[in-house]
Amino acid sequence: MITLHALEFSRATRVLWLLENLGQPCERIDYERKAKFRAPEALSHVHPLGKSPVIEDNGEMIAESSTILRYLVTKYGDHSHRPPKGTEAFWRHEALFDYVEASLAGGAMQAIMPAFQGKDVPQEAKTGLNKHLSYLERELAEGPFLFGAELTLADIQVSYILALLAKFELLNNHPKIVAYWEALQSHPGLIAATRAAGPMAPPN
Ligand SMILES: N[C@@H](CCC(=O)N[C@@H](CS)C(=O)NCC(=O)O)C(=O)O
Repeated sequence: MITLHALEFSRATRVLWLLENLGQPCERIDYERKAKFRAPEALSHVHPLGKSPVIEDNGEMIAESSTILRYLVTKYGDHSHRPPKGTEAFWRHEALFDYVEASLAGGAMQAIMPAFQGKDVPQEAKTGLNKHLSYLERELAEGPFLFGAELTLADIQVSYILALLAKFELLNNHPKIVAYWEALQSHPGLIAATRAAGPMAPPN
């Protein structure tokens, strides 16, 4: 069985959500956040980067949420969660999926971090964030998810960033993204993952 190292209030929910959708159980090892919201030392004994999520499967250790999600759909031969190979939508999905950690996360964190520390969000961070949210709005088209009615890995991947942005009221000028975040929160897989491991965003 897969072991998931799950830090509270973290990207580990992405993995749990997909496992819920796939109907696959896992052994979850939970870690509490420490001072300054950092991961505990114990996670550094699991993986050199000391971050979560990390999974272990058949002696293999896999980090990076995007790689873990790709690994799981491959391992379980899942044909949902991605447009079919050979279609234009397939590559649009790959790009959006990779975009989340490669570009969006860094940009969004520049606004989230000051908000989390109770500071004003610098104008430059707000401008950068607006650019990302406008891009996502365009990609959403009619919604409710990025590829219409079918939930994909890209939706699961973006959820953590949206949870934090919503928590710190950084989505307010983007009603289409607010509606998207509501649709994500109503998904049974996320509801089950949150019930099992708690919310992605930290409490006040
Ligand atoms: N790009 C990595 C990011 C991993 C990451 O930064 N995880 C956060 C939790 S969401 C973490 O472990 N933070 C604790 C720390 O850095 O001390 C991924 O997508 O898995």
